[in-house]
Amino acid sequence: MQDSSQNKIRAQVEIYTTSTCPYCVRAKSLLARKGATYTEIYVGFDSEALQRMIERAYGQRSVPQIFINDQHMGGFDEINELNRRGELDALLATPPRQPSGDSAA
Ligand SMILES: N[C@@H](CCC(=O)N[C@@H](CS)C(=O)NCC(=O)O)C(=O)O
Repeated sequence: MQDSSQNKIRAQVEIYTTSTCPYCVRAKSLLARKGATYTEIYVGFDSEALQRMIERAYGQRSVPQIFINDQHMGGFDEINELNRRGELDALLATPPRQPSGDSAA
């Protein structure tokens, strides 16, 4: 039987990571369990990407930093808490922006 929640994944998810980061592994694992696809941006050896992450994350420097539809979520603890509260699925089901001219239900 297919997990119906996986059919609803529509959000654009970005995750800033380093390769030696247990919280990044946990965050990616949670997103994968949810059926989300994500863009991973490694900041370990990329100072420009790191600066961009810090700007987008309002000064936070820890990894991971996670964005759903360009909205800053925080790190693993934050998305894990969203999931515990039952709010993550809805965020992941939200497309990045309203499609123009194609709102067929
Ligand atoms: N509460 C954060 C913890 C993240 C964390 O501690 N990340 C480590 C790497 S796994 C880190 O970036 N440490 C360096 C720092 O905090 O500046 C989360 O859930 O994402």
